[in-house]
Amino acid sequence: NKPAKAVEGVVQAAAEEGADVTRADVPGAPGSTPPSVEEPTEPHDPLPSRKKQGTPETRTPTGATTGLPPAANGQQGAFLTTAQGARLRDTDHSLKAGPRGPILMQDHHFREKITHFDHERIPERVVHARGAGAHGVFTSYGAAEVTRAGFLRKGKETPVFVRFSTVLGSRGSADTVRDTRGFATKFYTDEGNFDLVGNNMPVFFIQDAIKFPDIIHAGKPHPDREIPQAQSAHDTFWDFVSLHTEAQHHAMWNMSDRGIPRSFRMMEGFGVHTFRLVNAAGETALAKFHWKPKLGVHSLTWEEAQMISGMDPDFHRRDLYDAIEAGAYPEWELGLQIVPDSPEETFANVDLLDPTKFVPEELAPVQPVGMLVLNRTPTNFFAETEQVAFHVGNLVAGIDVTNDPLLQGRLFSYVDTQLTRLAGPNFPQIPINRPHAPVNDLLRDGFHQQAVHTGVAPYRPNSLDGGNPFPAGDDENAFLDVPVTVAEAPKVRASPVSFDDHFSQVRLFWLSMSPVEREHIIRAYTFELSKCYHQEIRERQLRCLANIDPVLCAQVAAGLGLPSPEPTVPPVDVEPSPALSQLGRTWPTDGRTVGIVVDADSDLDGVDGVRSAVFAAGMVPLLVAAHGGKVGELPVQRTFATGRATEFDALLLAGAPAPAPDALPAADAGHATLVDPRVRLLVQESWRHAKAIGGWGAGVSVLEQAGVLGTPGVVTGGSGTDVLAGVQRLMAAHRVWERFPTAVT
Ligand code: HDD
Repeated sequence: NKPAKAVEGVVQAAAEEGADVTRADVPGAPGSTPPSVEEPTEPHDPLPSRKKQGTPETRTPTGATTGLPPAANGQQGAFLTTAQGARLRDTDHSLKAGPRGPILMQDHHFREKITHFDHERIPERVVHARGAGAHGVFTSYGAAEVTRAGFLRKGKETPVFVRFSTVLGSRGSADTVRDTRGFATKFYTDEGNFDLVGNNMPVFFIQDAIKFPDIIHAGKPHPDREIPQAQSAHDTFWDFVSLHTEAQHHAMWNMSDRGIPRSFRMMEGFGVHTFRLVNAAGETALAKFHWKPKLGVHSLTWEEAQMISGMDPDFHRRDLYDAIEAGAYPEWELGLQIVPDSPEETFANVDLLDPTKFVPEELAPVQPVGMLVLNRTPTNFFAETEQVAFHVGNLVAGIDVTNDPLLQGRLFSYVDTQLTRLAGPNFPQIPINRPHAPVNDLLRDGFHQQAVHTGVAPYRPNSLDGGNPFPAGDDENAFLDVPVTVAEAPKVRASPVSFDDHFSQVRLFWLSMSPVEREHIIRAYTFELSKCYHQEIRERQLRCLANIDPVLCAQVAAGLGLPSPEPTVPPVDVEPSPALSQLGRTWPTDGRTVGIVVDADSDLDGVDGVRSAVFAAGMVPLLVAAHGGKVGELPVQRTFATGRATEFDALLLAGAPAPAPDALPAADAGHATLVDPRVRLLVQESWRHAKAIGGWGAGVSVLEQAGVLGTPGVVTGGSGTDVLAGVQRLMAAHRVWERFPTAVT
């Protein structure tokens, strides 16, 4: 029998928690039901804890008890304190032996402050170190016919956290480098966290996870000098991908405009692998996940990307935060390509286990199953964006993995990496990682344990904690490992024969591009290979391009000044997939920025009307003038010194600001009609980057001086609102594509 005091403690603790527990309910209490010798089998609520096991009230009160927002947890009260809560009189002077003397060892505040600071940084992610995150909500349209996942039940709303990233660069690297972008989503579902850890490209460099260190070592800066930062334009990357030809497909996606997105808001996302879905009847289907951005898929030009890397390295991060804070919430539809489950795991000749291949949308349409809206920026970058830990193994009932060997290896890597990055096994308890579903996991102790676990039996089977916790079945929506048959096969280090096709889908991608997009791809390969020092690497990559397409190969070879080699694997006949091209459609212009150049002689009432019309269209007007402050009554957002064309999606000219007298060469000095050269540059750069341009009044003379009047995508008119209407129509196509030269068709 338990001592009476201990029994009393349990009853009291239970009463404080609002549970109706009598002495007789407490196991071991005199008069209680004696424990059975059989293993308990009935699920029931956990037994009340003994008093001494109750969670001590050691934490700073939470939002629930203080009424303060949760973000304020742990940092409350008017006075500065130590980490232990002792109020401090001075934090600017260390404790010294006299004002000129040495610091005393006893200065516990100094030691606490400096020690904490010394340990503020944690290792950055080995890949995807540079990123930005946001909170949001996912609303399902329903997908019950294919999956029993609760968050995909019709109308169900699920909170999410999304982190976008580049792959290669360090945490402080520029946003607009040429690279793949990560698109990782954590759904805090009622049935546990589901992580969709994808990219903005549907294929990957390698087919087997064992090669991940190889591709990443090749892409990261050279180990001797640690350059170049955040880019693939160097020898080791092209050395690897030219030798390891299964990487050619993903490499071409990186060389395409998809490698330099205009905004995170304008990127597609892909789960890449094939997943196996299970519905309530136990029927399975194979599926690929897609995110479709409401604003369409858009890219920067390469020159813009390079300029922005210097002028605003945080371009994508800023764009995401600005849009959310302005209420222009980014939106994506989640879609599924669903194909029948079959023992062959192939569809339309595509091996669904090969992550270097995708299924063209024309063959398996993407069926929308829900909408993601990002509506809240993080309160604290480190706590949320840096500490969030994604894992492809965070699955929920109704979604299972396949044997894709890349996915299989990822199932190991994501937990493993957090053990170092987040210093121990308890990272799921960090607030941003905590499931919103109840957790009852039998995992105990370890570094940074936050829970004060009750009970005495963290093992199964047990009788001392009444058998708790109990395994769930289908009725309790337990996760189901689909019992797929594993073929009887020898243990080998090998891939299926279908994995040997390294070129047909690269060709498919190339042939699906419009002439402008092909031109950009040619220029990207030429740029990157020109940055290689080793001639043999350029030649070897040209041999790969020859296997993809002779025109592509010849154009890149011409740019490098090298002969174009013959293919070793003749290019095959493939059906292009028009859905892959970013051109040929129109899109909403919400959240786009419109620069408006003004001076004191502009028709300021007209400019004000244009500003209002830009706002009304859901876009952002930015007035650009020679100086800050105001022009007339209108506030100026950018000056000619701080505003560059890269920041605007379209440029309007409502005036022709004159140059400062010292801004012109001697020959032009005193020329009354000349425009400020920085405004000419604005126009010329906007034109080069194929942006819509408009002018009225004196603004038309700027277009003339910049040499762009009468060219495609340059609108003039009698009033600002007329010009804006024409410009807006052009913006819906993203760029004035005719302006790009195209040597290929
Ligand atoms: Fe990975 C991070 C996406 C293959 C190992 N990966 C990481 C992130 C994304 C992806 C978006 C950043 C998550 C975040 O924002 O915190 N990774 C992919 C995709 C892949 C892929 C789409 C292929 C289809 N990854 C892949 C392989 C391995 C890893 C084959 C290892 C065998 N990935 C990691 C990692 C990272 C990671 C080392 C670094 C930081 C982290 O996990 O949390 O474990």
